[in-house]
Amino acid sequence: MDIMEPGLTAEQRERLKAEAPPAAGGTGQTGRDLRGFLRFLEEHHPDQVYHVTREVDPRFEATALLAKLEQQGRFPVVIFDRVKGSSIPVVTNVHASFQRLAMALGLPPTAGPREFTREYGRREDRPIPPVIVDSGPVKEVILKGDEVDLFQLPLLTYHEQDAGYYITCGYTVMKDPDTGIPNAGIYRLMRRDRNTFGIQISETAHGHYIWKKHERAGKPTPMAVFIGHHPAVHLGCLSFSPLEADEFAMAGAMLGRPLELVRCETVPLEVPADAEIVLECEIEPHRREPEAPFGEYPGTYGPRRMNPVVHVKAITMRRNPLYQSSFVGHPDNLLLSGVTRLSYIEKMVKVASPTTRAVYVPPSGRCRFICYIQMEKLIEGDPKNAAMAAFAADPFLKFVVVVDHDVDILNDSEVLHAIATRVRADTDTFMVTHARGSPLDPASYDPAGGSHIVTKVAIDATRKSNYPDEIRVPGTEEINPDDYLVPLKK
Ligand SMILES: Cc1cc2nc3c(=O)[nH]c(=O)nc-3n(C[C@H](O)[C@H](O)[C@H](O)COP(=O)(O)O)c2cc1C
Ligand SMILES: [Mn+2]
Repeated sequence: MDIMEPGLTAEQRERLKAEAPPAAGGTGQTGRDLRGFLRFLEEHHPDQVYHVTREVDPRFEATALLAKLEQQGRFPVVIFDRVKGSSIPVVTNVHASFQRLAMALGLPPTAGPREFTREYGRREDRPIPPVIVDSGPVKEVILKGDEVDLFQLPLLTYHEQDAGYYITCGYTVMKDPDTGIPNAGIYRLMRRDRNTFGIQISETAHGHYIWKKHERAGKPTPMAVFIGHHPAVHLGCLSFSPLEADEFAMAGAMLGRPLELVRCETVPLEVPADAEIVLECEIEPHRREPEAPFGEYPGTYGPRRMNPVVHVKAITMRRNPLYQSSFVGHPDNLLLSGVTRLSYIEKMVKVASPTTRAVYVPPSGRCRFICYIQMEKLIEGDPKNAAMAAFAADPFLKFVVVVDHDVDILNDSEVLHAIATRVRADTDTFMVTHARGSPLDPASYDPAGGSHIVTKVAIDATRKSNYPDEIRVPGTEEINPDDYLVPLKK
């Protein structure tokens, strides 16, 4: 099952193409916030949204259903209306379909990864700064101090060995104390009690530098977590950009208009006015408590670590909020992380090798570890330069395969065919040992210790100059089988 083309038959694809409105820019008809996007789906793509009205257990039951649907090749949005212990519905799987991510940018549902990457990259190049407004829906309810009770939120436990109940789709907003530039990223939060969490901010995340700057100065780190927004906001906030970039301006670029922000009540930060729920918090300096294990994106558990503790000072939310969850280690998480790094990799590779046509991070590589590059090779050696550029662009890449322009890089089988028939391993590959990779790579040299040291391999699978002619039958293009094949008469 290719999760980039979830369950679409050729016939459905044709029908969608006929119905598809032209790319509208912004978010098209898909609304401005999470509930607007869900309304759009319910009206125009009702087959993509399910409500579960029976009560479900937040421990494993919701995720068992999602895991089963995944096995069946089905990736609808699933809204759990009644989760035991909470009155707030849980929205899951919003990003589990490539088609929905394309529609969130106002693209037709038939847009493929290549069109998506172009459009995403174009918008990234034109950030739209946010605006601060006086109030917004996320201020309808304000709970402070003792009123804060994290048990009111329907947090889930996802995988068998997970250490507890987690928030997996909350964007933590912090400000760099030196520049005042805000930063947003998802860092998982494990509920500890009524008002504290454990947090995992990877060494590779900007959030890590910002938190460490505060801690070195002996200060708490103010942070605010916003939950539930339009998928375009998610796509923008996860843009693969430098520390100095304001993710809110990237979110604006994806929305096609400035993201509206409101000031927090108890921390010096601003958060999206149209979010569903906001948690205003501080990271306590110099305190560490055990956090995890937690089922992570490679499909293995991230190890238990001594991680910082987050104190929640206030919750603001809508009157009837929706709580959004992401199923880490599954398409909802993998696709979102994959499509948001493609444009940056493509830009870097194109600078190094101008005849590059496209890049792709296939779901078979968890949308993270493997990169395919398609190029029209004009000079020998270029594929290796392209591979070096990809490795430089994205530290998580471990395997880069470069193929000719007639190889379909959305199709693993075609890429494997090129590797099988066009590679002399001694001259067409290179290896970089002991380089920085993903801290969660299960094949790193010390996965239990959270090691990120990995060995990287590049493969030039393009045809070389003395490559023999490939077989083809003259006339194949023109022939019409219906002129030849007469159905048997009954
Ligand atoms: C569903 C989901 C869960 C994630 N969980 C974590 C996490 O627990 N810790 C982390 O450091 N990064 C996590 N990430 C990745 C970061 O959010 C992502 O790399 C982000 O761009 C980091 O932002 P920053 O570099 O501005 O801090 C997650 C991403 C997604 C899509
Ligand atoms: Mn950042």
